Amino acid sequence: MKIGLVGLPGGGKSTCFRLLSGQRAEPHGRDSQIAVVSVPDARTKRIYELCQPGRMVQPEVTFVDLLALHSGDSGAGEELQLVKVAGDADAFGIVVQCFGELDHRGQPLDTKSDLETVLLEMSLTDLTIVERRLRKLESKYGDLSQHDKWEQKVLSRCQQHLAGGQRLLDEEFTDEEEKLLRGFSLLTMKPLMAVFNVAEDDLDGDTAGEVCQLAEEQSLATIILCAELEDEIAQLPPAEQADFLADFGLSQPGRDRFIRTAYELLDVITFFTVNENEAHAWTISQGTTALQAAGRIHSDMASGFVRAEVVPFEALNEHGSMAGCREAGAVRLEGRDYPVQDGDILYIRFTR
Ligand SMILES: Nc1nc2c(ncn2[C@@H]2O[C@H](COP(=O)(O)OP(=O)(O)O)[C@@H](O)[C@H]2O)c(=O)[nH]1
Ligand SMILES: [Mg+2]
Repeated sequence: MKIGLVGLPGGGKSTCFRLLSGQRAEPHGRDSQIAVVSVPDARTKRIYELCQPGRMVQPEVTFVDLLALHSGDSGAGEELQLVKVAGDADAFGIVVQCFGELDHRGQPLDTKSDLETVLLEMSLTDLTIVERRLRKLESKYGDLSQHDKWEQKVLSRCQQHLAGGQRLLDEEFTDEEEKLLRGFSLLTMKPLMAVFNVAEDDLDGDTAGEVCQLAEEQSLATIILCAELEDEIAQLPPAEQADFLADFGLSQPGRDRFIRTAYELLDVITFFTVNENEAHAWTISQGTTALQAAGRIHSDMASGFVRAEVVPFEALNEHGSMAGCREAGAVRLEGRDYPVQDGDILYIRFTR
């Protein structure tokens, strides 16, 4: 799972990135920073303790601190650079400055307009990509194949939506059309979460009211946090963190809330595998079938798929071992179309 942080300069992207990744190094030059972060799931640890395999593999999320989007003055080249670095992101977090009086240009802060600007810039970036491809197709004049003509039709539709200020995520595409569009790594096809970066004395986000409403109208997931404060707390010794969070009336660390919001946004769940080598947590989309899950583990498991043995985590937790689950009749056999559930421990039976 990969999440790109975007937003106007000075909004707190790098501060959020530091909070999420724990990486303290300052970015050099204008490069994007990437961090792969483990997202410990307590269930993996419990499976590891019960089954005692060699090691434990926790789920990971990749965060990218992206180049700033500049309101109005960014060249197309810079935006396309963004696509190059973040085109394969699963989602974007738009960091919106909600602290202080002035924005990065020294103008009075206008959070709603800032979010609108970022959304617009993402649409315009996609429009640039779509129109460039359309021009290329047009330059073929009479030499257009059936496929080219179909592509032209799909892209013209995208062009219309984007020019009308709509995101492509909100449009209906057939599987085939989606496959075509995926090849262009369009930014507005990805789900978004708005990160309202509030001041330390406004942790409930009173200043974010209006922009929050806009985000909800646009079906964005939202999270309110003070990146700077959360980052300071995250650097404290673990034993002290809970007290500080409680002092500020925060129920959970910002990093955990951020990741949970991202999981909900992407509609992902976690399943597990365990053998003598490792207890492994895997992140998949809700609705993934047993066959697709098998493919995530190993392509051989998908091609030779026979059945999946399924033990819910709760059953293992209760019975204490896989053998215990078997005795208790807690192991189910499921076929290839079984939709994997959050917490399932899967053992794939396959032939080579
Ligand atoms: N008061 C306050 N300042 C913040 C907060 N988050 C970031 N900043 C400050 O805003 C400035 C820009 O933050 P940065 O993360 O570099 O923004 P970026 O340009 O989006 O990467 C820095 O001086 C930060 O210390 C916050 O939650 N509260
Ligand atoms: Mg930065």
